[in-house]
Amino acid sequence: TQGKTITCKAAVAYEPSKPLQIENIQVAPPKRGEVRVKIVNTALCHTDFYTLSGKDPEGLFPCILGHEAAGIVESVGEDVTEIKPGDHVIPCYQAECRECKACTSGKTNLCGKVRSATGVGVMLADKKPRFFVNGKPIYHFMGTSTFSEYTVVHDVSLAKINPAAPLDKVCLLGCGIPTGLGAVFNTAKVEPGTTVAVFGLGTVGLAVCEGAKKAGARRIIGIDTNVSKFDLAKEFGATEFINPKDHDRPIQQVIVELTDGGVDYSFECIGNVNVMRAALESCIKGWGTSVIVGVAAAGEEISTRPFQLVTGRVWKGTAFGGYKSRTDVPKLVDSYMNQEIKLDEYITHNFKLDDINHAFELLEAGKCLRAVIHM
Ligand code: NAD
Ligand code: AHE
Ligand code: ZN
Repeated sequence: TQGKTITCKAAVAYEPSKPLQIENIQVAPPKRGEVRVKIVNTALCHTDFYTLSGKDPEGLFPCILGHEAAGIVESVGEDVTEIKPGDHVIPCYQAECRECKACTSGKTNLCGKVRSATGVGVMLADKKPRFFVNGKPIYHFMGTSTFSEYTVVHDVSLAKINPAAPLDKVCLLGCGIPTGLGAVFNTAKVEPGTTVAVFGLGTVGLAVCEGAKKAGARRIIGIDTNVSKFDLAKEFGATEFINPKDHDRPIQQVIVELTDGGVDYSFECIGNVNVMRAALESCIKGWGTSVIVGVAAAGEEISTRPFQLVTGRVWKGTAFGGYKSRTDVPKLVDSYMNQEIKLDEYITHNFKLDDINHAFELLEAGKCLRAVIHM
C-alpha cells in the first residue's frame, strides 16, 4: 500500500450536532514529514463532542474527529527519519519538533511547528487535507483525526511507544489522562499535605484526583452535579464530595468554609466559565492556585474581581497537562506497563467503529468515562 491511496472506513462529521456517518474514505499517501498510521484503537474525549457541537471556533466541517488513539505506522513520507513502518505510536495533538522557539524555551509544551496547519484542518506541506470522499476533501482535526482506520499525521506529532503495550488501553494516553495527571504534577505542582478541589469528575477530573493522591494531597474534594460520579471518584483518590445542587449559596462559599479559608489548589475540568470563576474563588488567599483544564465555547469569557488576584490567588491553564508529547508519552506508557498509573479503570465501554454515535450519546449523558473504539 506504500505510496498508494488507501480506501478505508471512517466516521465523518458532516455537520454540527449531527451523528457521524460511517463510510469509505480515501486516504492519500504521506508527503514530506508525514506518516500514515493504521489506527487500532481510539477513545472519545469530551473535546470531540465539543467540536462536533459546532461551538469550537476551529471546528471545520466536514471533518474526521478523534484525538485519543494508538496505532501502527503503515508508511512514511520523505525526510521522515525517526519513525518507520511497523512502529507502534500514539498520535499527539500537541506536536514536539524540538527545534522551534517554544520547544527550545524549556518553558512550554506548546510546539509551534505544525499548529498553524492543524488549526485549520490541513497538512503543513501543501496546506491541504489527505482525506477525500468521492474526490471531495475532508478536513483533519487537531492534527490527529483518529476516527478513521487510517490517518495521516505530521511526524513531529507521533510518540513512538513500547510495542508490547496494549493499544486498546494506552490509546487513553493520547489526551485525557496525561492532561489530568500533568495538570497536577507539571502545572500546579501539588505538594504533600495540601487541600485540592476538583470540579468535574469525568476522565480528566478523575485523573486529577489520581494525580493529587499520588502527590500526597491530604484532602481531595470532588465536585460534580452528577452524583453517580462520586463512588467511582473515591477509587481515584477523592476524599469528599459536593453536589452544587445541594446548596443555595455559591459553591465557592461552601468550599471556603469547609477548608478554613479555601483550598491550596483547584482544577476546573468541565469547560464552564461560571465554574472557572467558582474554582478560582474557592482558593485560599495568599497562594491558592486554580488551573483551568476545561475548554469553553467560542465567545465565552472568564471574569472575577481583580481583588481575587491582588490578594494572591493565581489563575493558570494547562494544555495536555504540560507534557511534551514525543518525550513524555512513551514514559507514561512505561509507567502504565509498570502499574504506576491507572488506565483500565477509566474504560467503561468498548465499541466497534460502527457504534461510535452510541459512544457519543453515553459521554454526553454522563454515563461513560472512556469508551474505546476497536477499529
Ligand atoms: P466529561 O464529559 O467526561 O466530564 C465532565 C464532567 O463535568 C462530568 O462528570 C459532568 O457531570 C461534570 N459537570 C458538567 N457540568 C458541571 C457543573 N456545572 N458543575 C459540576 N460538574 C459538572 O469530560 P472530560 O473528557 O473529562 O473533559 C473535561 C473537560 O476538559 C472538557 O471541557 C474537555 O474539553 C477538556 N479537556 C481539556 C484538555 C486540555 O488539554 N486542556 C484535555 C482534555 C480535555
Ligand atoms: N479549538 C479549540 C481549542 C480547544 C483547546 O483549548 N484545546 C486544548 C486541548 S483539548 C483536548 O481534549 C489544547 O490543548 N489547546 C492548545 C492548542 O494549541 O490547541 C478552541 O476552543 O478554540
Ligand atoms: Zn481530549
